[in-house]
Amino acid sequence: ENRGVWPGVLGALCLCAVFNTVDSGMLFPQESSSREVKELNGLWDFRADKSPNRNQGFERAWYKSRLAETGPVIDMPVPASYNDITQDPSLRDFTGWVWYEREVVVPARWVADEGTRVVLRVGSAHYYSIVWVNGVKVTEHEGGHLPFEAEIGSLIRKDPTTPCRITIAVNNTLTLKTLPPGTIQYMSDRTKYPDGFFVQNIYFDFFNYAGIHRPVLLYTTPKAYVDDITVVTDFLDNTGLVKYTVSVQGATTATLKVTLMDKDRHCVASSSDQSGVLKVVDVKLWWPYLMHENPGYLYSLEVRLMAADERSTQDVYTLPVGIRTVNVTSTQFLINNKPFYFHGVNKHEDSDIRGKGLDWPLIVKDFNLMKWLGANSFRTSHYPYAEEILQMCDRHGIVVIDECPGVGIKDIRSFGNASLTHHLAVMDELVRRDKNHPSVVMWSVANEPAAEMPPAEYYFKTLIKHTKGLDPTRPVTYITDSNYARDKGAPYVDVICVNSYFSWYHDPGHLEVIPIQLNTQFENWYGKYHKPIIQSEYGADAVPGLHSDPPMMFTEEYQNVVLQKYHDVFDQKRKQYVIGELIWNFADFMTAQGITRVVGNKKGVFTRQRQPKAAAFILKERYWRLANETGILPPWTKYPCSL
Ligand code: BDP
Repeated sequence: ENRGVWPGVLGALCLCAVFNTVDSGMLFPQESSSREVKELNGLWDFRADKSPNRNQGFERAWYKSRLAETGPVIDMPVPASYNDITQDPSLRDFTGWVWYEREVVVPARWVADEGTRVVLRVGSAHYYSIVWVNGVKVTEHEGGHLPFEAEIGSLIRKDPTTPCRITIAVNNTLTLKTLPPGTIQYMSDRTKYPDGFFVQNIYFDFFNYAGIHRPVLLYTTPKAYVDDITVVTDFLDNTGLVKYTVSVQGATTATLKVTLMDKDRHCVASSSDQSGVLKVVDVKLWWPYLMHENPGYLYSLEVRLMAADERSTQDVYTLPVGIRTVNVTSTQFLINNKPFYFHGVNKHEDSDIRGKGLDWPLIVKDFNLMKWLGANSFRTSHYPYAEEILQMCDRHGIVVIDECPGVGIKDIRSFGNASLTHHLAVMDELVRRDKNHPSVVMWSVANEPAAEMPPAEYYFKTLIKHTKGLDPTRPVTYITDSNYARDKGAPYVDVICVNSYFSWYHDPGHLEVIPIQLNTQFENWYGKYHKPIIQSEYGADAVPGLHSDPPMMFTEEYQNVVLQKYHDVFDQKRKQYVIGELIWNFADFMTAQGITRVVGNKKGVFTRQRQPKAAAFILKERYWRLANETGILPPWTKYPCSL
């Protein structure tokens, strides 16, 4: 039986849709003298399509009228995952289409002024989205962690008296060709399962939260507008170099004024060319947190566009710019030509009630915890995080390994052409969105794929080459857990990133194996590839409050000892070719239910509510010690500060 919960109508839509084409820019929406932003966060009407084939919404065209007229709706906050909002287990574990709707009052002058572009933007929605405005489809998008948008000006001008009704249908079904992949399995034995019973299988270790996860908003631009900006930075002695390109839409002839300003808004360089190199004398470089006393220094690149043919309207967009370089040698990771050691964390976008929904209090708390810990970096395991988070990283000097949603690529059918094509398109979207963030220093194209399978070589060779083509300025990696001798993709990466769980998934309970096995791991990988290595994951579950001495698995003491034994080996190897260590995980997080998970993964050094376990203090002491040894502490901290 292969019914699937992708309704027939989606198949039809797929034929005519063009997915993930990167033919325009994806600048973060911002207010300026020429642009307005209207946030549509708050309560939306919501209805899950619980019909057996999940297709009733399309059969009855729920987008054509108000959702409340099609049947019962409930309040749903945006942004948030819908899973943990109600008491209904069938919504928590729902697979298929859910429908969101909201009516918006559009400012009259946006409607009246034909020269205003009105753009609807969704920060992200998991996994597949279709968007209608007043019953007319305006866009669809595949992929759960990246933004998409549609120009809706002409639609709202059609009948200025009707309110603007936005309908978004979101389907969280994962198949062998989605990223991440999954499968739908129907259980047809009626002596065991009820009629229509199916499960969504996934091959990754976090809850498949779904819904509208990031802000939805309307923003305006003039008809002639700055569509995209790309900056690449460098420096020579004291002179910073900002190579930039501006792409303009909606004007045949346009005049540009590009101004680079320092923090005090003083102009340090300017130009009127669409692309060029701005020279900054006495440059202030962008430095990571704990590497310099003034980390995260940002200039502002103001782009002012005057279209000759557009009633002299201007468009103004200001991009934050950090001037820094990234280079990799066979043993080092260099930022501004100085060795950088990653002492950081792996995270998840995950918290109580809101699931993967963007939440400012949580974001700011997490940054405060990372700084408290002395972490200088994190990896966006296992998907791209909100742009708002990357902007924080730019400002605070937190270094990021930016990972795409290529997690759980374990089935050989997910190495086929359709999967690869989609994976390449996702990298296009990711690089387009994140290319200008100084905090982003490396792309990760996948986590723990079955890299030993024969098709992996062609797959990763193509994927990594493509990514380097999109961005020649940053190293590219994928995260491996496979045997160094059988890994097919490793020859193509710039940095080897290895996950290992000695004395946890292997030799459980035997802490004494860690020194020898970890040493062997490093020697083997380095011996074969002569590339720098990051321990991209290591750790152990600890149920907070569980204690034992001698240490036993799942206690706080056991987690402590695992960390300490790993650290001893890192301390030997970081003098050679190990360039970083990222703990798994920053905080406990929700997973699917299963016999190895006790209400989620407990490898956090903080609980899901962001309270420290004993391991957080071990890590804190270590990270500040490393910072003291390798970097420059900010003036307000004095090691051992508040240990
Ligand atoms: C690693 C995965 C990560 C898991 C972790 C674990 O990359 O997603 O959560 O194992 O099992 O292999 O805790």
